[in-house]
Amino acid sequence: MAGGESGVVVDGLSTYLPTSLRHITEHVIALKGHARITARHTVVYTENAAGTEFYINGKQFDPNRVDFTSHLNTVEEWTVRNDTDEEHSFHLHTNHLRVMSINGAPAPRGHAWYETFNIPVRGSAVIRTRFTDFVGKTVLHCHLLNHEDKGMMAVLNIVPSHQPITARHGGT
Ligand SMILES: [Cu+2]
Repeated sequence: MAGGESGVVVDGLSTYLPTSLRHITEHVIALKGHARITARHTVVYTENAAGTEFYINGKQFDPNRVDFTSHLNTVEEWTVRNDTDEEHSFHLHTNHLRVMSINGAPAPRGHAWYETFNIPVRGSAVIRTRFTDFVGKTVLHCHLLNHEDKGMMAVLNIVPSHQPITARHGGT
């Protein structure tokens, strides 16, 4: 490899490296925690005893409420916990996610990008995402239609990087 092709690191992501090597490098950097994480969030999935109502952080979906706020062009780490006896998935509109760990163990395909990921029963997954271009309100939800329809969905507001996150914007 020519010297000019290697060693450039921008925001924790290596550039100018062959694709396969870059994936390995990103994986190692991510697992070592060298990515610049600007915020962390926790999503907890629960449901009622009858399995007819579903919640994120104790709340059913309300399109008029902002549950999470994130800044454009940042990398965030989200812990998604499933406190139920059935599997739920995590789907984030607008940005793909990288799975870092599952039940505390490094993800076997930690360098891969997902648009939806299953959260194990009574377990958790840690994911990272980078907010690349979309600004505004979007949603995250369990991708099982019956669950998202009955409350397992939340509003995420992605704001420009210079805009402070205030209580009014629902930062959590
Ligand atoms: Cu679900």
